[in-house]
Amino acid sequence: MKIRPLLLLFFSISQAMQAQELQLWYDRPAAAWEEALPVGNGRLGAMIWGKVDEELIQLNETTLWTGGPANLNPNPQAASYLPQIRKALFAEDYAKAHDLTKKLQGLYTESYAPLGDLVLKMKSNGEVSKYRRELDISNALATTTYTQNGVEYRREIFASAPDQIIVIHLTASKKGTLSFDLETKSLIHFTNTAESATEIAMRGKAPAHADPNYVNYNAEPVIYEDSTGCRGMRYDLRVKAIYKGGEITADKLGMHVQNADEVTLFVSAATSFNGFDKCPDSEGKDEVALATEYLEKAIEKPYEAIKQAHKDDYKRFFDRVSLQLNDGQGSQLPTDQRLKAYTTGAKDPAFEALYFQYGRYLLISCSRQGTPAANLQGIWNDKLRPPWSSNYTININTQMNYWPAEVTNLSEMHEPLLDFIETLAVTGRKTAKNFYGANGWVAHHNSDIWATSNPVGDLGKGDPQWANWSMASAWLSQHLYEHYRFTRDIGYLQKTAYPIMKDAAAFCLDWLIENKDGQLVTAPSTTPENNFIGPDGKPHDVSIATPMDMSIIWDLFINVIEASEVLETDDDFRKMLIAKRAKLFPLQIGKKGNLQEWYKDFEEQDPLHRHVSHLFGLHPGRQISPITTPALAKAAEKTLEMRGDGGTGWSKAWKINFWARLLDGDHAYKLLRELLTYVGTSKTTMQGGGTYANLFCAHPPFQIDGNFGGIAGMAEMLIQSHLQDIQLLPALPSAWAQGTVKGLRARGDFEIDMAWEDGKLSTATVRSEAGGTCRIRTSTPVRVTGTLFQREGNTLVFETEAGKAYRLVGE
Ligand code: FUC
Repeated sequence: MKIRPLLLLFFSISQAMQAQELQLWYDRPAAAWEEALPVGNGRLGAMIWGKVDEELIQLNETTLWTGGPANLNPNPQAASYLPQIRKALFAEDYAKAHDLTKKLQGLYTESYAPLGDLVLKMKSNGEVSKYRRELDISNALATTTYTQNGVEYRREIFASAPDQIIVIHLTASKKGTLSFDLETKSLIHFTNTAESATEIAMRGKAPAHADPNYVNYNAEPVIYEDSTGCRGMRYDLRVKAIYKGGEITADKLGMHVQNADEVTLFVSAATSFNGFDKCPDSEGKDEVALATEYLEKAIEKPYEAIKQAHKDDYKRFFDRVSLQLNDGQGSQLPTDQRLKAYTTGAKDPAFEALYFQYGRYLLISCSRQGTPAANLQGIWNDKLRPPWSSNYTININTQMNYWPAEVTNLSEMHEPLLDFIETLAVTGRKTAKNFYGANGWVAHHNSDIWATSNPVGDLGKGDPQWANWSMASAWLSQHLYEHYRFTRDIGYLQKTAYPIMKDAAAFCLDWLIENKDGQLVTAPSTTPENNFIGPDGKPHDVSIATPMDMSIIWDLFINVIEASEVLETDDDFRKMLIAKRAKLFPLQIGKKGNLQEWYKDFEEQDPLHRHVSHLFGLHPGRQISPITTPALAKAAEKTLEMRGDGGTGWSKAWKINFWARLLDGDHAYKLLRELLTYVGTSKTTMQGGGTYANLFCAHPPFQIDGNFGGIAGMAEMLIQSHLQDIQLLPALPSAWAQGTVKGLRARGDFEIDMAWEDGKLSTATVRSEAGGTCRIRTSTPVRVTGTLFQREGNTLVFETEAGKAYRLVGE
């Protein structure tokens, strides 16, 4: 076919526009870490500052943690306290229950550690013009360009998953003008060596232990000596240069580049991590051999080839989804200024779409098959004692990281969490036995690469309001079942998910006890991380059957019941679970019309608390919905009104999801706008979440959960499928009157494209991957073309064939 020149021009303009819309860009270098730009391949991460004279590239390797395998029985007396705690709770002696619950604590988790810094000390001086640094998220490529002394300098940086390497490609418009010293350093003890004239290495061993940043009672919070002979992970970082023109030498101070035309730096790293239950030193992998192997393979390939392989690999995930809101035209300002303008009220739907796609970019960059799950900061951390150890906080934060995975068509990126849950179930079985004498598996508020599953708190120094929350195995099991619901991978359900879910239920069955009315309750029970005002007028944290506990158990039981039906197995167990579920202490509506946070209608100590744990049943659960349980949904709405729209980054993100589930798109949108509030790097308070200049979510400090929770909320505004039906545009805000989205996923293994005008669905395509009945619910009338369908109220019901697409049109 002959393409007319005018059409070609149109294509290239629209392609250029689209590319522009998928960029973060700045007209000055980063002045702080939260302004630097992240790249990652799931295992290696880099934060790029884009500085002219002294470029700083801060590096991470996702398995580099302090410590070693967890001590699975640090508190052998724990179980003996359980009867006394329960007695105190039924006697409403909450102070005593609090003190006794502390006796159920084990040790703190270890910390995620930074790998090191690459510093490029450039030797050219002179005034700089035409400066620009950008992150092209459609290609996962960071570029810094500037002109100095009439020479145009360009640095391209990416983290390749196929080649397991970070590549830094430096060019100049004039031959012989690239001269710089490259240095490596780390916050962890290290030694530097020159391996050859063009290769340097940095080696070290992570601390045997690091206290969480909020523990300040130990004289030595970071310990390198290891009395166990098992703790402290080795790492190896190496950089090799391939160059044209000039000369390169290396010594233990670094690498020295003189008058080169072009330099490509291949950055490779590995650790001795060999699994959660292996001593990282004595039983560790050969990190030098690993890092060397990645490097040797990569340098064989020409730069353009390695870059193309990286792009192809990345795009097969990223390109699955596109989103355009309104006319798609966005502000042309640099991203930090654009965020500031948005904060003060600018309308910029293209910026919201960019934020959505940036979240997908971050998930692809920090969570790849075979890597550890994304932690509190994904994989990007520059501190030896990062906030909350940059660990897995599993009373909301880790789960939130993965809320967008399935719906935004990144199911493979969910797998690191699913793998992590498998390992946590191994330690969790020991913890259930050792701490409670219970069957099944349990995990608590925190975990780490060692799959720590005990209640943290350093044997009684932690606060039970967070340390002793015991519902993580039940909550995390939801992810296993959701993966099945989206993919309908029955082999996965049978072999992997169901046994772990069933074992989480086994723990809950042992953990539940009867109250005097014969209802099943949990005790001790907390609701992260709020306190109630008890009958004595004082704040308390430990009580009985918090709605969060009961909702999570309800969710787990229904998932196990459904899964056993799908698998046609365990009839008796299923019947027993159905009977037990009916006896669970029910959700209560309080005197203010809200959903209660405790089993009694206590006042909250902090009515505006950032956690909204008692609404688990609304989201991510499916117990509460305006469609199926309108009275509970109304109470949930009242709870949200009373809690207010404030909160940390992730708290606001969760509230977007809540309001979307309440089908209130405008309220969800209000919170999205608030999440996209510019936050400067000096703000470190616990409240007032927002977004940094690099579009990382600010708790503050930086926590990546808010990015992921925020875009999961955007997806919930466009599509929901947690109930029986797939709801199209269930919570569309008036600000998104027109738009198109392609490639979102719905439970049942469907992929959906939609276009809408004036807030009404105009067309949609439903691609059925696995066949079966499709139920589509819309708020405005639509019909299916070319296929028989039935109407059940607002729902269209039609049969699908695997691999076929169905077209819906608005009426
Ligand atoms: C929970 C939250 C905090 C923070 C921390 C990592 O404890 O209450 O806000 O997100 O996790």
